Amino acid sequence: MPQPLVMGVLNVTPDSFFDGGRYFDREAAVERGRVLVAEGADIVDVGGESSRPGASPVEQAEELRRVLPVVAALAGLVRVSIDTAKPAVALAALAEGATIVNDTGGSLAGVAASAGAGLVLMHRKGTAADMQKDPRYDDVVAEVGAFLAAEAAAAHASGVRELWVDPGIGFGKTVAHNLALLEALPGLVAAGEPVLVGVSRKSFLGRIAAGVGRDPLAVEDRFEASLAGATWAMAAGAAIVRVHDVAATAAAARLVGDGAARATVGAAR
Ligand code: HH2
Repeated sequence: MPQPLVMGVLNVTPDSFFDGGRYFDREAAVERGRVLVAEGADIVDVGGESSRPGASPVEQAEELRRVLPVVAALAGLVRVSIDTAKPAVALAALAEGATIVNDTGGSLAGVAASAGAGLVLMHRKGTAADMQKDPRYDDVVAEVGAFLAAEAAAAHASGVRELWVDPGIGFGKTVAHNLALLEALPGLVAAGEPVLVGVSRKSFLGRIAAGVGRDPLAVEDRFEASLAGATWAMAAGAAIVRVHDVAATAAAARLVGDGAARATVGAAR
């Protein structure tokens, strides 16, 4: 399979669930972006508003203030995506050099189309305030698949040419829903649109990887499970994995994909 791409997470926020506060300072954020590139990120995903359950909404002017200088500084180094739910933030970031809209709110296909940008179309159920309060589906795999197929068709019809669909792991889903969606990835891949998956450091990993009867792993202790989850997604055919831990994931991508790293194997002893 073609080598999956690694999207490195860069949250310019005080409150993201893993890297919140670490890169809130502009210089620290740009430096982190450079590190992600050095570690092998193909794309850096810049976000200025946490989408974790219970996160406080961020005013548009503040979100712009957070992300635009960082996007501008990194756009010459690497492909940059803008992780937002706001049309004005997406548009301004595209003007600063971002080339992908990571649409976590589900309304930005028109923006991406008008700018000739790529689009990540993510499934979510509910808002940050309510999405983890007893999410229910009759058949999560069928419902998420149907949603993504319909939204992808609409996005193509509105002129989006470069598109990825994302089952939105953790966005209005229980542990069982997330696992069902991961198990069903080959089917989603077979549906034809390139797939992006983001499991990195998410709480369901901490619940499962801890083992039966143990307390869930804290977010700092979810590296191994995150790498396993990303590797699982890549082996199932994901085109992009969105991760905090880029160096290890890039190594895994070279193992899973049939790209240049594997092509050199014939010459290696
Ligand atoms: N997950 C998060 C944010 N953006 N975008 C896509 N396409 N898919 C995802 O799974 C996804 C996403 C949540 O992770 P993170 O950015 O680390 O945290 P926070 O939302 O707290 O900033």
